[in-house]
Amino acid sequence: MAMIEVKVPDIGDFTDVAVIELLVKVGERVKAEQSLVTVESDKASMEIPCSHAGVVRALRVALGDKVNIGSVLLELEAEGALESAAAAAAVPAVAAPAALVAVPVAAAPAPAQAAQQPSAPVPAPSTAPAAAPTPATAALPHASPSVRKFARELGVPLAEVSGSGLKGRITLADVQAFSRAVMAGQQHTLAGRAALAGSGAGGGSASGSELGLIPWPKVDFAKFGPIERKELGRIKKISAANLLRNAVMIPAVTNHDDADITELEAFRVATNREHEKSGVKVTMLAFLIKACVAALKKFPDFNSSLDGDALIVKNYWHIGFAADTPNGLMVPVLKNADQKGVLQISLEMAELAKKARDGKLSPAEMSGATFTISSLGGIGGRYFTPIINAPEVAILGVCKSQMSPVWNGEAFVPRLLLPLSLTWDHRVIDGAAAARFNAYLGQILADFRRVLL
Ligand code: CAO
Repeated sequence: MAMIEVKVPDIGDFTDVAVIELLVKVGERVKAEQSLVTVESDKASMEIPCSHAGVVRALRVALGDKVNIGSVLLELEAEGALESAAAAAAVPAVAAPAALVAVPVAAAPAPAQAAQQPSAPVPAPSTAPAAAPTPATAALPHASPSVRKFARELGVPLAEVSGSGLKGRITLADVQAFSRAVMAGQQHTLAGRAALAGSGAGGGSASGSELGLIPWPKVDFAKFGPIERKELGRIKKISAANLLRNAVMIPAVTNHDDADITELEAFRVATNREHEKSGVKVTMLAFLIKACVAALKKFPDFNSSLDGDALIVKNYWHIGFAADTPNGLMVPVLKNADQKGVLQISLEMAELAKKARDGKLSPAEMSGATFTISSLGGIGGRYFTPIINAPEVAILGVCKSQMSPVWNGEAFVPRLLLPLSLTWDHRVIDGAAAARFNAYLGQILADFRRVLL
């Protein structure tokens, strides 16, 4: 065991770079090449890996500190055969700048270049693990914890990403490039390819060429006027990947319809008046959840998921509802909606929507949905085409109700109409069933007593 100071290696033309992430804690056992800190200049961010395995005894930098080549990052009680004299002056061998943010991938120093840079102001000890080739384990892709976390958040399968870092290390930029290529249809994940092949929608090569798509247009927008680049937030990135998969892989069709909610709205207003003091506020969405459960029970295929050639029909009714939050779209799930009354549903929905807006939803509160409702009723619009939330097979979009003239056989009468947009997976459902589902839903909303039947 020997105490060594781990210093910032030669990181190229970067001076006074800020420490933006501390990836290890005092007392933590680290492996050789494990990332210690992330530093960021105005152009790039990179992780600095450890040259030795050992235990972190002291952190010598804090978040926001500016560091340069040779700055001491931490004190490490190094493990393994280290000459103590050499160890005292040990500086980690250079690792390739691991991640570039906000600059094109191509701008990242190539791994070969990085490897050729002088490794450190003082020679690394001959035993420095970072300088020794690390055999790549086939089972575990070589990437830092933060890159793994980032990949997990995006749903990027790390095993399918080629690493451009030192010794094949997968960098943040590699994950970003992979995700971009999948989003642009230039590449598929193995799962995506299998599903495309299974669904008959494509299959074969990973280039995306099987979809017959031309490359995504590359435009230098700045040539046409002033621009601003805004990175997508975490939630938006996750939704984007999911939405793209669902839009591409599901042969979806949307049926639009109107439901007459004149009486139901009067009942809703009266209910709210009655419960004014209790703090419960009932919106049309709570009635819709209940009405959808009744329709799902009558048409069970809408409450199912595809599993290869089989349909898994669920005998539970958990309804997801899209919630607009400052961070992007979230879908909390109201569990066992069949066992709850409209007041209870309203209460739970308000709690879940608040948690969603505060970014406090747990994974359990976002999973298990059997059907989703996306309501834009509080905002406006007439109809839209919601994207199915896989592996569900249908989603109901709802817009703002509007008083409209309706012909009753003798005269036009004013009725409050609720626009419904039902998107369904054509592999599971056909147009006639969808039209029946909407018609039945409309009947329930027109006369809510039918829920009891
Ligand atoms: N027609 C007319 N008015 C409606 C309505 C409808 N279909 N639905 C709701 N309203 C009214 C409510 O009664 C309420 O009126 P008051 O303020 O006068 O009481 C107002 O609109 C606001 O309702 P709300 O949005 O707060 O409540 P909600 O239960 O209808 O919806 C929630 C809750 C969380 C789903 C909603 O706030 C939300 O986030 N909606 C956006 C969902 C979304 O983004 N979908 C798109 C997904 S695809 O990108």
